[in-house]
Amino acid sequence: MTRDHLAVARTLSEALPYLQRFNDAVVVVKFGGNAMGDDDTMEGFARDIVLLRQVGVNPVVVHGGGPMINDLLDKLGIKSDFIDGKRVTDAATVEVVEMVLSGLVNKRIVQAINGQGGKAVGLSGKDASLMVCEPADPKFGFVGEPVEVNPAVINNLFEDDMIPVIAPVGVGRNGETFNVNGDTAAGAIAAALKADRLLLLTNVAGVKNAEGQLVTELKAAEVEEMTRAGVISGGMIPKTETALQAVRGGVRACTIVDGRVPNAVLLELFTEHGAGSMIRA
Ligand code: X2W
Repeated sequence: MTRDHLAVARTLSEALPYLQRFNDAVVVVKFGGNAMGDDDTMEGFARDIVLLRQVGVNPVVVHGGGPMINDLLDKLGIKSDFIDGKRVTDAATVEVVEMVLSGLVNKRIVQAINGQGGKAVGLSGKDASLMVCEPADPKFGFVGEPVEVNPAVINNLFEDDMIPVIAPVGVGRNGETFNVNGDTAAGAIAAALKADRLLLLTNVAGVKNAEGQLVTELKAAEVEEMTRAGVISGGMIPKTETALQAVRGGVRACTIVDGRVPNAVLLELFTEHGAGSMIRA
């Protein structure tokens, strides 16, 4: 027996209260394209998700893939613009978005989870009409705002010990395909499930205060105050907006975490320390 073995045993023992707290909890994890990184990062993420399931949590993965969409659009010579963090999506672009998100990215994650011994099932918002959308704003084209989430298919998968992996592609009332921001999709799905946690994995540490220090716990009202004051700005705004919508829609807490930190998900759920910034109603 080495000191390492003792440390592993102690870590497991210290995790007991957290394991008990999250037994049977629903945890929605948004895995952003910027957090995916290389194969090692993907493998580490998949391992954490499989471990969650193994200890009695019901994990749901909602992924992004913006950088991967950019790569294919570039190869095809299709130009793409963003307004307020949303991709202006015309008819040609939405086809590429669906190919990349529902195809390449979704299957890479499914494969990674299955490679760690989990049973992942890939879906998009079209499957079983999981996420029905209306156009967000005509200026964005085929960008969808989720207006109806039907989570029955997710609950059925939980019962069969499966891990849903969801691409943020929505369906319109007339069968149109909609591109949905990954954070928005994760928030809407977490709210429909009344999830215990929504974890937004990204490539920044979390919300910083005016002094540039990470704030580990925030109330919704503080987030609004910091946004008004311009302390929360830029790319953080879609994340905090998603967090506010989620916690006001019945999610118990939403944490914005740096997904590049090894075992970010476990650190957040199963240690006293936690990681990132937790937002509550
Ligand atoms: C996103 C969907 C992918 C996404 C897009 O087209 O890039 C909109 O902007 P990340 O990796 O989470 O940024 N949709 C409407 O959200 O990916």
